[in-house]
Amino acid sequence: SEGPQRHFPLRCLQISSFANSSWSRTDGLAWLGELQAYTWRNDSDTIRFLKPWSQGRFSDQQWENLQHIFLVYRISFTRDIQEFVTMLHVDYPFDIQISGGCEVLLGNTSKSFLDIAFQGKAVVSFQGTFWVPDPDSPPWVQKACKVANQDRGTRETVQWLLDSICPGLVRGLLETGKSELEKPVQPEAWLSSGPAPGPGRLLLGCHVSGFYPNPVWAMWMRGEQEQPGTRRGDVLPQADGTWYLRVTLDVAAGEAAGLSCRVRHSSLGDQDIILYWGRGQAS
Ligand code: J76
Repeated sequence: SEGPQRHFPLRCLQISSFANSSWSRTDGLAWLGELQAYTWRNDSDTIRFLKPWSQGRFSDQQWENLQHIFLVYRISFTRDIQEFVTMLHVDYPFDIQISGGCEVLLGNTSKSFLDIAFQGKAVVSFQGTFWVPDPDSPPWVQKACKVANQDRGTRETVQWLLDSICPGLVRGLLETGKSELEKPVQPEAWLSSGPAPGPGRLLLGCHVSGFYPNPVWAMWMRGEQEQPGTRRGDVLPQADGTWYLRVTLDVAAGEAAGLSCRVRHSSLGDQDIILYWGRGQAS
């Protein structure tokens, strides 16, 4: 087979909130490419599969083992952080975010990453076999890394998770999830007129909804001419895993006729969607 055309990194996210010395919670979630495949809630001992293909090619026993590792880790991590805070005089409340995972590349290679943020700022990453503090991270973080680096068993486990388990899991997921991951979903598009930006002006909206995967191109056009005043909104996630985008154009009311909105997406091949202003709008 040709292997994956697009890239599907596995991104595991951990969010830990520490309110005070007696209250904290840790939640996790993981994405393969743009699709969320797992959640791991603070009140649950099990990692929940969100997709029919989330188990990948791992056996029930392998998942049991992984779950056990994460259960021990969650308790130990919480205790470690609380100890560091007491020892190194850190103030509550704070959040720690961890992003770790890997991407399988061509030729049986993979690339992994593990980054830790404190109060939203990157402070530590795991590199090779060690916890490495950012040079400008607070002194207590640097001390905590020195302590964490003394635990060789944990460093070996982290390395094994990143360099062996993660790529192995991803290879299986790319097989079990192939059809959903690789199948583009066509957007639908419609036009609207928004609140008048000023006297004698119109705000034309072009809505593009329900596409997968994410990159999409949408522009207001006059014939073949792209309208440079086109303003692109944020691409917003929808609950079903598809995306939504709105592009708008502020025009003089008299110049709206002859404008169109053009949409290109991988699901459409060469068949761009073209919607003409004035056909169907009350204008
Ligand atoms: C991100 C995934 C990491 C998975 C790590 C799993 C390993 C684990 O749970 N270790 C804890 C238990 O370790 C004991 O038991 C192991 C076998 O189960 C080994 O024998 C090991 O040698 C033994 O000590 C261990 O308590 C860890 O300390 C848990 C926390 C790991 C961690 O994230 N530590 C950490 C990393 C960076 C702490 C601080 C920092 C820097 C400061 C960050 C500031 C925001």
